[in-house]
Amino acid sequence: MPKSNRKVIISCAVTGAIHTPSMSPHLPVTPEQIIADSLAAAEAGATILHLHARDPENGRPTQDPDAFRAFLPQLKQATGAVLNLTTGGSPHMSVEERMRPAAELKPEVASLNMGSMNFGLYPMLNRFKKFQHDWECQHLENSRDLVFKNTFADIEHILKTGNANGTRFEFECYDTSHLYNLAHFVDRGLVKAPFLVQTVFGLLGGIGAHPEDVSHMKRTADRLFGDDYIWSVLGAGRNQMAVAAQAAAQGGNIRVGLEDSLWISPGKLAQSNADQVRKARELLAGLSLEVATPDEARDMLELKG
Ligand code: KMH
Ligand code: ZN
Repeated sequence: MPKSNRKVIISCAVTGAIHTPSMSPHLPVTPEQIIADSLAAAEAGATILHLHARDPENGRPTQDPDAFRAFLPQLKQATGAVLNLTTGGSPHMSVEERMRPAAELKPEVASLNMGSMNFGLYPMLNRFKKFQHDWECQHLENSRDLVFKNTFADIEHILKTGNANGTRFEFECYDTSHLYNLAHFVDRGLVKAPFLVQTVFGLLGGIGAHPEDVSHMKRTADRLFGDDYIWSVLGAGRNQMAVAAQAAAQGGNIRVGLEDSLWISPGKLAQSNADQVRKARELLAGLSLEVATPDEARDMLELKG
């Protein structure tokens, strides 16, 4: 397809496991909120919905498959968007716990973290000082001594389970070494083209969000994977739209959503996931780029549908 006709996949990561309810009243946590926010994001143009679940009582991340069952059927029934279930869960969880929803519910797409690193959430303690629930403060505080653990054995286990279920992956790469880890699994035949590489920028513990960092990850992925991969980017926090703009202009796809940033502009909270999807759409329109429909993304990524 000529580059000028290419369509851009917008992923929307609806709630995640990093931000906590006290940080924004707009973060969806109950099944009803996750359904409403996801559907509005899809309506606004999100091609893929990246989904986590929360305990509706206190907003704490949970990988109980029943928590996903509380919203998945409604989403499947009401939208054609591609549904992508996390296997990252929260960095505080074991791999067995993290992979349960994808293993049991066999989605079209699941996320997969491609390596280990530090994961520093504690700087958020400076910005958000008041918490409704004890777990929120501990979640940030404990990250001073947290290893975000994704060993080769963990990755292989999730890959083999997903492959057996026909699930394809959003390969989350937080630094250059994670691209090399992915290349290792491509070499072993456990990852087949075309595959979606989600390069992640601006998390404390991973690569930064400078334009040189974005270019470096793209150059490295181009060299390792050639035409076999589909590139997407996620800029954390205030970096979200700048990273998206750079990547979109260079042939990439983009991820937005309240999982990755609570903001719509400096100091102003996004009112919904759809707000960020609309902003991403405007950015793409400014570059004369069209958004891929879910079925176009299914073709591009050879999903099971
Ligand atoms: N919050 C993202 C940076 C996952 O769900 O598998 C990481 C993420 C991981 O989305
Ligand atoms: Zn996630």
